[in-house]
Amino acid sequence: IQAGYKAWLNYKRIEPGESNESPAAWCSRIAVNDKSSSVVMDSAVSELIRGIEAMLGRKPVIVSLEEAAAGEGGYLIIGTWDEGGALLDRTFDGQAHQAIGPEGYAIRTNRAERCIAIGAQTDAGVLYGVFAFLRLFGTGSAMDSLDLTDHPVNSLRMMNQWDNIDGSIERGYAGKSIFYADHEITTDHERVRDYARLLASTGINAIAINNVNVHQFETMFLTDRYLPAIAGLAAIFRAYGIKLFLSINYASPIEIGGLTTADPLDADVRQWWKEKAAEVYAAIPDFGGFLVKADSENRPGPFSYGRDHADGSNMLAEALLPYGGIVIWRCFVYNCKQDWRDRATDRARAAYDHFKPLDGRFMDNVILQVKNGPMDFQVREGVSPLFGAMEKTNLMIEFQITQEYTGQQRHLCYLVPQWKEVLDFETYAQGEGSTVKRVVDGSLYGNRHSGFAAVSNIGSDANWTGHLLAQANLYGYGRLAWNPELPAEQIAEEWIQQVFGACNKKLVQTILGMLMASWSIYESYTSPLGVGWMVNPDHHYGPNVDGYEYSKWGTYHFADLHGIGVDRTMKTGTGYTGQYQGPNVELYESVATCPDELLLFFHHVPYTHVLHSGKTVIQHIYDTHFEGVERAEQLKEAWASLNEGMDPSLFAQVADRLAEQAVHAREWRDIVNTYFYRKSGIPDARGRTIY
Ligand code: GCW
Repeated sequence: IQAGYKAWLNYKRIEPGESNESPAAWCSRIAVNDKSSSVVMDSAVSELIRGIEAMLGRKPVIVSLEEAAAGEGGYLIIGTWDEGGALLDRTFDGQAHQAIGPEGYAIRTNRAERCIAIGAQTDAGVLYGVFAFLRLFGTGSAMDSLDLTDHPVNSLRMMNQWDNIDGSIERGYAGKSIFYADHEITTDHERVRDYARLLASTGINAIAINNVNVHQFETMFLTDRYLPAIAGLAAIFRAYGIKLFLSINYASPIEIGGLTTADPLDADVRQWWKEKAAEVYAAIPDFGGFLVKADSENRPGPFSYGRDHADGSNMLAEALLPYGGIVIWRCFVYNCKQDWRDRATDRARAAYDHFKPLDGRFMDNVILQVKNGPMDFQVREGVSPLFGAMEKTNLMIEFQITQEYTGQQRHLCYLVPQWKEVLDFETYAQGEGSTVKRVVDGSLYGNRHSGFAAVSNIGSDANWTGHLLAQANLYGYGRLAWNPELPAEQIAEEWIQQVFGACNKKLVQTILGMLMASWSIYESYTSPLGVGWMVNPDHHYGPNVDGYEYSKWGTYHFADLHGIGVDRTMKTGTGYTGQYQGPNVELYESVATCPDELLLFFHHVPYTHVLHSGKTVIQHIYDTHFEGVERAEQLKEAWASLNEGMDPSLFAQVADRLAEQAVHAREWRDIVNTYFYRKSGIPDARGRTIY
């Protein structure tokens, strides 16, 4: 196994006396309190054994409750509550029992009975409890006084794979697909299982296993050609409490059904989908549902038939309803054939303009999946105004873990702080306290279905994510979906301790500092003040200030000799600011109050405009680009200081990427600075070299 493969389930050996007070004393025997044996409980037990054996070097034995209590020393008891007064009920009071909900767990040390109990209402809860226990164990918590309960804030915590059946991954930066190769579904179930383990350990409970752009062969996932093998994958994920979803092609009735239309109001089309749903559920009884990209970037959808997104999604929802399935319908809908000369059309407006008028028309088993921002996963952009705007509709948020616009896993960019800013954003939809996180956890409007989705960043690379430190984004996403209140620092620290060990404090603090600074560093040498899109077209890597300026994609910055930025105000611009609610409208509408970091997202200003920081826009561009390069150098140096005592192979992987980043940051700096110097003719106040 190559360095990094075990990721945060690395379970480093704990030397006696190193952290916890003789942890071994609690872990030599395990009793399982199980009402009904299940594959999930089997996973929980095997994960517990595996983790303890790795950390203590001794395999715990499974014993009956009586044997456990009769033996020498302490022991572990795990399982679901039973009402019969067994140890679980003696260890936990009724309150813990009630409060944790179907996926929560409680962990408690019972000194009198010399045991640590991990209890839950369901087998999935036990699995999460086991992973939490192992995390506590590995990061040095005292075993003799554990007492905690926890439960997920979001009911749907989902991963989206953009994997294709030919083995490629759309926007994948860590090798090939682990699911597919050469138009077949993998038989390497070991790798898929290890992925399921990683996901479940962070709390993920759903996965869509194929790209939302569903091409010819993937359309056949709903047929006998692929369905049996997909059922095999579903079984792997099931054992880890993860439901399988498929991305579907809206035109399936035509492409694989032999119909002449995919019109959602056509009776034959509706019947076709009902039969399809029956077939899928016959193969996968707990199938999650469909994820749909329709009428977006040249994908088919209801618009072709003069229907809208409510018609389209409800038709699918009706087919899935008898089985409890759900339709996740993406809101990434915009005109991708725009004319750059047309200044009135604004891509940022598109999702809201399309979907807001449909509020109230979606069935209860439809969830709209909304990207965090109105454009497309930029380094910095506004928060999508759809959050909070749809009172009568289930909504979930979509993040991008894969670093399409944030350095493609060649540059370091820890994204949890960015995601937290979005989640904490105040929408004012129901007055103060109407944050995005409360929209997507369903509490603001009392939704039954809601949650998180994100595009995965893994592939066949030995360390999963290409850049080893990009694992922190995968880990962090799951943890945040479980609980959006967790601080970004805590999440990063947990990840570091589990991968590298908890006892080298200098190492933990150094890597923590690197991760926490990385988004700001990446932003500073790439895109200033919320402008975005200054990248090479198609692959989106590296600087190209005018890369999208005259293209059809609707992603402009309008730089000329006087100034830069997109006027999205109601007064003189595209009116996008009017999609926000309450005080946010005025905040963004006025150039005087608009936050610096989003100034060019909302306003077109002269280069000499003075920011709240006191600097002019042009000087800000120069300064941040020079500083960004210096800070990228510092990342490299910080890592170099960790050389001693680190696994040489882990050390080298990251050192290589950071060296590349430092060089590439210069390319960004010099192209961006030179571009704006030539446009504006204004020299750097500090006289540094601009080419
Ligand atoms: O970010 C863009 C990507 C496309 C992607 C699309 C989407 C799957 O550049 O590759 O397609 O968004 O989210 O649908």
